Amino acid sequence: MPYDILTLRRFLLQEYRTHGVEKDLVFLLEDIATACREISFATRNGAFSGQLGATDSTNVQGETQKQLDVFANDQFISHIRNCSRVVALVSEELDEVIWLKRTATAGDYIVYFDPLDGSSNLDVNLSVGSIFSIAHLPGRVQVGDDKALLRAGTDQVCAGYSIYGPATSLVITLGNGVHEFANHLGTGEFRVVSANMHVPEDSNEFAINCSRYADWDTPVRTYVEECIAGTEGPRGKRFNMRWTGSMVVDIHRILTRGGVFLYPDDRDNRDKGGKLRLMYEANPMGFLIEQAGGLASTGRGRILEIPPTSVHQRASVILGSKNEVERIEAHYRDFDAAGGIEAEKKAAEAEAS
Ligand code: P6P
Repeated sequence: MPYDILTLRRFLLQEYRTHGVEKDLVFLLEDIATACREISFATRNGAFSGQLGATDSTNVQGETQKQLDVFANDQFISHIRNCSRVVALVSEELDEVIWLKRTATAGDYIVYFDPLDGSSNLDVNLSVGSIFSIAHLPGRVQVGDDKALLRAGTDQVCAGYSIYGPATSLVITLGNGVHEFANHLGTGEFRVVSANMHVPEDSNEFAINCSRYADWDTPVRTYVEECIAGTEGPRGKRFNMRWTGSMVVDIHRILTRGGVFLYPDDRDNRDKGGKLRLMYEANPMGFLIEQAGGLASTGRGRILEIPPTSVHQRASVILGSKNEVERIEAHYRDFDAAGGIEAEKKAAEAEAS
Protein backbone atom coordinates (compact mmCIF):
# COMPACT_ATOMS: atom_id res chain seq x y z
CA MET A 1 0.00 0.00 0.00
CA PRO A 2 1.52 3.36 -1.01
CA TYR A 3 2.38 5.25 2.15
CA ASP A 4 0.53 8.37 1.02
CA ILE A 5 -2.76 6.62 1.85
CA LEU A 6 -3.66 7.77 5.33
CA THR A 7 -5.81 5.15 7.02
CA LEU A 8 -7.77 5.78 10.19
CA ARG A 9 -5.20 3.74 12.13
CA ARG A 10 -2.25 5.77 10.79
CA PHE A 11 -4.15 9.04 11.37
CA LEU A 12 -4.94 8.11 14.98
CA LEU A 13 -1.32 7.08 15.63
CA GLN A 14 -0.25 10.49 14.26
CA GLU A 15 -2.69 12.15 16.68
CA TYR A 16 -1.25 9.98 19.49
CA ARG A 17 2.32 11.00 18.64
CA THR A 18 1.79 14.66 17.78
CA HIS A 19 -1.19 15.77 19.88
CA GLY A 20 -0.94 13.41 22.82
CA VAL A 21 -4.25 11.67 22.10
CA GLU A 22 -4.56 8.83 24.58
CA LYS A 23 -3.81 5.31 23.37
CA ASP A 24 -7.11 4.09 24.86
CA LEU A 25 -8.99 6.69 22.83
CA VAL A 26 -7.24 5.46 19.66
CA PHE A 27 -8.49 1.92 20.35
CA LEU A 28 -11.96 3.16 21.32
CA LEU A 29 -12.31 5.06 18.05
CA GLU A 30 -11.23 1.99 16.08
CA ASP A 31 -13.94 0.01 17.87
CA ILE A 32 -16.51 2.69 17.05
CA ALA A 33 -15.38 2.57 13.41
CA THR A 34 -15.96 -1.20 13.44
CA ALA A 35 -19.45 -0.70 14.84
CA CYS A 36 -20.11 1.76 12.01
CA ARG A 37 -18.96 -0.81 9.43
CA GLU A 38 -21.38 -3.36 10.89
CA ILE A 39 -24.24 -0.84 10.84
CA SER A 40 -23.38 0.21 7.30
CA PHE A 41 -23.60 -3.40 6.09
CA ALA A 42 -26.88 -3.97 7.93
CA THR A 43 -28.55 -0.85 6.51
CA ARG A 44 -27.48 -1.84 2.99
CA ASN A 45 -28.64 -5.41 3.42
CA GLY A 46 -31.76 -4.66 5.47
CA ALA A 47 -34.19 -5.58 2.71
CA PHE A 48 -32.80 -9.14 2.60
CA SER A 49 -32.10 -9.64 6.30
CA GLY A 50 -35.61 -8.69 7.38
CA GLN A 51 -34.16 -5.85 9.47
CA LEU A 52 -36.16 -3.03 7.87
CA GLY A 53 -39.37 -1.85 9.46
CA ALA A 54 -40.37 -0.95 12.99
CA THR A 55 -40.33 -2.84 16.26
CA ASP A 56 -43.31 -2.59 18.61
CA SER A 57 -41.34 -0.47 21.09
CA THR A 58 -40.64 3.24 21.50
CA ASN A 59 -37.53 5.01 22.78
CA VAL A 60 -37.18 7.59 25.53
CA GLN A 61 -38.09 10.26 23.00
CA GLY A 62 -41.44 8.53 22.38
CA GLU A 63 -40.34 7.61 18.85
CA THR A 64 -41.12 4.17 17.38
CA GLN A 65 -37.87 2.18 17.26
CA LYS A 66 -36.85 0.70 13.93
CA GLN A 67 -35.29 -2.77 13.98
CA LEU A 68 -32.06 -1.18 12.74
CA ASP A 69 -32.18 1.37 15.59
CA VAL A 70 -32.00 -1.57 17.99
CA PHE A 71 -29.32 -3.34 15.93
CA ALA A 72 -27.19 -0.17 15.71
CA ASN A 73 -27.56 0.42 19.43
CA ASP A 74 -26.43 -3.14 20.16
CA GLN A 75 -23.43 -2.72 17.83
CA PHE A 76 -22.29 0.45 19.56
CA ILE A 77 -22.62 -1.13 23.00
CA SER A 78 -20.90 -4.39 22.11
CA HIS A 79 -17.92 -2.66 20.47
CA ILE A 80 -17.52 0.23 22.89
CA ARG A 81 -17.48 -2.05 25.93
CA ASN A 82 -14.16 -3.52 24.65
CA CYS A 83 -12.49 -0.40 26.00
CA SER A 84 -11.70 -0.81 29.71
CA ARG A 85 -11.68 2.98 30.12
CA VAL A 86 -15.35 3.42 29.14
CA VAL A 87 -17.31 3.82 32.34
CA ALA A 88 -20.77 4.84 31.06
CA LEU A 89 -22.86 4.96 27.89
CA VAL A 90 -25.73 7.34 27.12
CA SER A 91 -27.78 6.25 24.13
CA GLU A 92 -30.71 7.96 22.45
CA GLU A 93 -32.33 4.53 22.33
CA LEU A 94 -32.09 3.77 26.06
CA ASP A 95 -33.95 5.52 28.88
CA GLU A 96 -31.30 4.52 31.42
CA VAL A 97 -27.56 5.12 31.43
CA ILE A 98 -25.44 1.96 31.07
CA TRP A 99 -22.69 1.87 33.70
CA LEU A 100 -19.95 -0.56 32.57
CA LYS A 101 -17.58 -0.62 35.57
CA ARG A 102 -17.94 -1.35 39.26
CA THR A 103 -15.66 1.54 40.19
CA ALA A 104 -15.36 4.81 38.32
CA THR A 105 -11.98 6.54 37.91
CA ALA A 106 -11.32 10.17 37.02
CA GLY A 107 -10.52 10.35 33.30
CA ASP A 108 -12.64 7.35 32.34
CA TYR A 109 -14.58 7.87 29.14
CA ILE A 110 -18.26 8.65 28.86
CA VAL A 111 -19.69 7.90 25.40
CA TYR A 112 -22.91 9.58 24.29
CA PHE A 113 -24.40 8.36 21.03
CA ASP A 114 -27.33 8.34 18.67
CA PRO A 115 -26.77 4.94 17.07
CA LEU A 116 -28.93 5.53 14.02
CA ASP A 117 -29.90 9.13 13.31
CA GLY A 118 -32.67 9.77 10.78
CA SER A 119 -33.83 6.17 10.80
CA SER A 120 -37.25 7.19 9.47
CA ASN A 121 -35.38 7.53 6.15
CA LEU A 122 -34.42 3.86 6.09
CA ASP A 123 -37.66 2.55 4.60
CA VAL A 124 -37.36 4.99 1.69
CA ASN A 125 -33.67 4.26 1.07
CA LEU A 126 -32.30 7.66 2.07
CA SER A 127 -29.02 8.17 3.90
CA VAL A 128 -28.82 7.80 7.67
CA GLY A 129 -25.93 7.86 10.14
CA SER A 130 -24.61 7.50 13.68
CA ILE A 131 -23.45 10.33 15.97
CA PHE A 132 -21.11 10.03 18.96
CA SER A 133 -19.46 12.22 21.57
CA ILE A 134 -16.77 11.34 24.11
CA ALA A 135 -15.90 13.15 27.36
CA HIS A 136 -13.86 12.33 30.46
CA LEU A 137 -15.43 11.53 33.79
CA PRO A 138 -14.55 14.65 35.80
CA GLY A 139 -13.46 12.98 38.99
CA ARG A 140 -13.92 9.96 41.27
CA VAL A 141 -17.68 9.45 41.40
CA GLN A 142 -20.04 6.77 42.58
CA VAL A 143 -21.00 4.36 39.80
CA GLY A 144 -24.67 5.03 39.11
CA ASP A 145 -24.44 8.76 39.81
CA ASP A 146 -25.88 9.90 36.46
CA LYS A 147 -25.37 13.55 37.39
CA ALA A 148 -21.61 13.01 36.94
CA LEU A 149 -22.27 12.43 33.23
CA LEU A 150 -23.73 15.90 32.69
CA ARG A 151 -20.64 17.29 30.91
CA ALA A 152 -20.96 20.50 28.89
CA GLY A 153 -20.15 20.43 25.18
CA THR A 154 -16.88 22.24 25.89
CA ASP A 155 -15.74 19.17 27.88
CA GLN A 156 -15.81 16.87 24.83
CA VAL A 157 -12.49 15.30 23.83
CA CYS A 158 -13.84 13.73 20.66
CA ALA A 159 -16.96 13.91 18.48
CA GLY A 160 -17.92 12.32 15.23
CA TYR A 161 -20.52 10.86 12.96
CA SER A 162 -20.80 8.25 10.26
CA ILE A 163 -23.02 8.44 7.20
CA TYR A 164 -24.42 5.31 5.55
CA GLY A 165 -24.94 6.78 2.10
CA PRO A 166 -23.47 6.21 -1.38
CA ALA A 167 -20.20 5.95 0.58
CA THR A 168 -19.79 5.08 4.23
CA SER A 169 -18.06 8.11 5.69
CA LEU A 170 -16.64 8.69 9.15
CA VAL A 171 -16.03 12.30 10.21
CA ILE A 172 -14.22 12.98 13.49
CA THR A 173 -12.58 15.70 15.52
CA LEU A 174 -10.19 15.23 18.43
CA GLY A 175 -9.93 18.96 18.94
CA ASN A 176 -7.33 19.40 16.18
CA GLY A 177 -9.53 20.00 13.14
CA VAL A 178 -12.17 17.89 11.39
CA HIS A 179 -11.25 14.99 9.15
CA GLU A 180 -13.33 12.79 6.85
CA PHE A 181 -12.61 9.13 6.15
CA ALA A 182 -14.36 7.00 3.55
CA ASN A 183 -14.70 3.25 3.87
CA HIS A 184 -12.72 1.49 1.14
CA LEU A 185 -14.81 -1.48 0.02
CA GLY A 186 -11.88 -3.65 -1.04
CA THR A 187 -9.89 -3.48 2.19
CA GLY A 188 -12.58 -2.35 4.63
CA GLU A 189 -10.21 0.41 5.73
CA PHE A 190 -11.35 3.92 6.52
CA ARG A 191 -9.07 6.20 4.47
CA VAL A 192 -8.73 9.99 4.74
CA VAL A 193 -10.55 11.72 1.89
CA SER A 194 -10.73 15.24 3.35
CA ALA A 195 -8.38 16.57 6.03
CA ASN A 196 -9.03 19.77 8.01
CA MET A 197 -12.54 20.38 6.69
CA HIS A 198 -13.61 24.03 6.75
CA VAL A 199 -17.09 25.57 6.77
CA PRO A 200 -17.13 28.60 4.42
CA GLU A 201 -18.05 31.73 6.41
CA ASP A 202 -20.72 32.72 3.88
CA SER A 203 -23.34 30.59 2.20
CA ASN A 204 -26.53 30.75 0.16
CA GLU A 205 -27.99 27.49 1.43
CA PHE A 206 -30.17 26.90 4.51
CA ALA A 207 -31.62 23.74 6.01
CA ILE A 208 -34.83 23.87 8.03
CA ASN A 209 -38.14 21.98 8.12
CA CYS A 210 -40.28 24.71 6.53
CA SER A 211 -43.51 22.91 7.45
CA ARG A 212 -42.99 24.35 10.94
CA TYR A 213 -43.18 27.95 9.68
CA ALA A 214 -46.31 28.77 11.71
CA ASP A 215 -44.58 27.66 14.92
CA TRP A 216 -41.32 29.57 14.45
CA ASP A 217 -40.39 32.59 16.52
CA THR A 218 -40.00 35.86 14.65
CA PRO A 219 -36.17 35.81 14.37
CA VAL A 220 -36.26 32.49 12.48
CA ARG A 221 -39.15 33.57 10.30
CA THR A 222 -37.36 36.86 9.50
CA TYR A 223 -34.16 35.03 8.52
CA VAL A 224 -35.89 32.48 6.27
CA GLU A 225 -38.08 35.14 4.63
CA GLU A 226 -34.96 37.19 3.83
CA CYS A 227 -33.42 34.12 2.17
CA ILE A 228 -36.57 33.32 0.19
CA ALA A 229 -36.87 36.97 -0.97
CA GLY A 230 -33.78 36.28 -3.12
CA THR A 231 -32.19 38.98 -5.29
CA GLU A 232 -35.12 41.38 -4.68
CA GLY A 233 -34.80 41.04 -0.91
CA PRO A 234 -32.36 42.34 1.73
CA ARG A 235 -29.84 39.60 0.97
CA GLY A 236 -29.62 40.59 -2.71
CA LYS A 237 -28.94 37.00 -3.76
CA ARG A 238 -30.80 33.74 -4.34
CA PHE A 239 -30.76 31.04 -1.67
CA ASN A 240 -31.21 27.30 -1.94
CA MET A 241 -32.98 25.14 0.67
CA ARG A 242 -32.12 21.54 1.55
CA TRP A 243 -33.75 19.38 4.27
CA THR A 244 -33.01 15.62 4.32
CA GLY A 245 -34.58 14.54 7.60
CA SER A 246 -31.17 13.23 8.74
CA MET A 247 -29.11 15.68 10.75
CA VAL A 248 -25.88 13.84 9.88
CA VAL A 249 -26.52 14.34 6.15
CA ASP A 250 -27.37 18.04 6.45
CA ILE A 251 -24.37 18.69 8.68
CA HIS A 252 -22.05 16.79 6.35
CA ARG A 253 -23.24 18.95 3.44
CA ILE A 254 -22.58 22.07 5.52
CA LEU A 255 -19.10 20.86 6.52
CA THR A 256 -18.44 20.13 2.85
CA ARG A 257 -19.85 23.25 1.13
CA GLY A 258 -21.23 25.59 3.80
CA GLY A 259 -24.76 26.49 4.82
CA VAL A 260 -26.78 26.82 7.99
CA PHE A 261 -28.87 24.16 9.74
CA LEU A 262 -31.75 25.28 11.93
CA TYR A 263 -33.90 23.26 14.30
CA PRO A 264 -34.83 26.01 16.78
CA ASP A 265 -37.20 25.63 19.66
CA ASP A 266 -40.62 26.87 18.58
CA ARG A 267 -44.20 27.29 19.79
CA ASP A 268 -44.85 23.56 19.37
CA ASN A 269 -41.73 22.00 20.92
CA ARG A 270 -40.70 24.66 23.44
CA ASP A 271 -42.26 22.82 26.38
CA LYS A 272 -39.84 19.94 25.66
CA GLY A 273 -36.87 22.27 25.13
CA GLY A 274 -36.76 21.83 21.36
CA LYS A 275 -36.49 18.77 19.10
CA LEU A 276 -32.83 17.71 18.94
CA ARG A 277 -30.96 16.24 21.89
CA LEU A 278 -28.08 18.09 23.48
CA MET A 279 -25.68 15.33 24.61
CA TYR A 280 -25.62 13.18 21.48
CA GLU A 281 -26.76 15.45 18.64
CA ALA A 282 -26.28 19.19 19.33
CA ASN A 283 -23.02 18.95 21.31
CA PRO A 284 -21.09 16.59 18.97
CA MET A 285 -22.27 18.41 15.84
CA GLY A 286 -21.53 21.74 17.51
CA PHE A 287 -17.98 20.62 18.37
CA LEU A 288 -17.38 19.49 14.77
CA ILE A 289 -18.80 22.68 13.25
CA GLU A 290 -16.75 24.92 15.58
CA GLN A 291 -13.60 22.91 14.87
CA ALA A 292 -14.25 23.54 11.16
CA GLY A 293 -14.56 27.33 11.67
CA GLY A 294 -18.36 27.55 11.90
CA LEU A 295 -20.63 28.58 14.77
CA ALA A 296 -23.02 26.46 16.85
CA SER A 297 -25.67 28.56 18.57
CA THR A 298 -29.07 28.31 20.22
CA GLY A 299 -29.76 31.72 18.66
CA ARG A 300 -28.96 33.34 22.00
CA GLY A 301 -25.76 31.58 23.05
CA ARG A 302 -23.15 28.93 22.32
CA ILE A 303 -24.54 25.38 22.28
CA LEU A 304 -21.36 23.94 23.81
CA GLU A 305 -21.78 26.14 26.88
CA ILE A 306 -25.31 24.93 27.72
CA PRO A 307 -25.11 23.50 31.27
CA PRO A 308 -26.73 20.03 30.95
CA THR A 309 -29.48 19.14 33.43
CA SER A 310 -30.42 15.69 32.09
CA VAL A 311 -28.79 13.19 29.74
CA HIS A 312 -31.75 13.28 27.31
CA GLN A 313 -32.44 16.99 27.36
CA ARG A 314 -33.16 18.85 24.13
CA ALA A 315 -31.76 22.07 22.73
CA SER A 316 -32.40 24.73 20.12
CA VAL A 317 -29.92 24.17 17.28
CA ILE A 318 -28.63 26.72 14.75
CA LEU A 319 -25.24 25.89 13.30
CA GLY A 320 -23.04 26.32 10.22
CA SER A 321 -21.49 29.19 8.27
CA LYS A 322 -20.25 31.85 10.69
CA ASN A 323 -21.77 34.91 8.99
CA GLU A 324 -25.18 33.25 8.59
CA VAL A 325 -25.33 32.13 12.23
CA GLU A 326 -24.26 35.61 13.37
CA ARG A 327 -27.05 37.15 11.24
CA ILE A 328 -29.62 34.89 12.91
CA GLU A 329 -28.24 35.74 16.37
CA ALA A 330 -28.62 39.45 15.50
CA HIS A 331 -32.31 38.81 14.70
CA TYR A 332 -32.70 37.14 18.10
CA ARG A 333 -31.03 40.14 19.82
CA ASP A 334 -33.34 42.58 18.04
CA PHE A 335 -36.35 40.42 18.94
CA ASP A 336 -35.40 40.21 22.61
CA ALA A 337 -34.58 43.95 22.76
CA ALA A 338 -38.14 44.61 21.54
CA GLY A 339 -39.55 42.49 24.36
CA GLY A 340 -39.53 39.06 22.72
CA ILE A 341 -42.46 36.65 22.80
CA GLU A 342 -44.25 38.40 25.68
CA ALA A 343 -44.27 41.74 23.85
CA GLU A 344 -45.59 40.01 20.71
CA LYS A 345 -48.39 38.34 22.70
CA LYS A 346 -49.40 41.67 24.30
CA ALA A 347 -49.37 43.40 20.90
CA ALA A 348 -51.55 40.64 19.41
CA GLU A 349 -54.00 40.86 22.34
CA ALA A 350 -54.17 44.64 22.01
CA GLU A 351 -54.87 44.32 18.28
CA ALA A 352 -57.54 41.68 18.87
CA SER A 353 -59.37 43.78 21.49
P1 P6P B 1 -38.28 16.49 11.30
C1 P6P B 1 -34.15 12.65 12.85
O1 P6P B 1 -35.29 12.13 13.53
C2 P6P B 1 -33.78 13.96 13.53
O2 P6P B 1 -33.51 13.73 14.88
C3 P6P B 1 -32.61 14.63 12.82
O3 P6P B 1 -31.73 13.72 12.30
C4 P6P B 1 -33.30 15.44 11.74
O4 P6P B 1 -32.55 16.58 11.36
C5 P6P B 1 -34.61 15.84 12.39
O5 P6P B 1 -34.88 14.87 13.42
C6 P6P B 1 -35.76 15.82 11.41
O6 P6P B 1 -36.89 16.31 12.10
O7 P6P B 1 -39.17 17.22 12.30
O8 P6P B 1 -37.99 17.31 10.07
O9 P6P B 1 -38.74 15.09 10.97
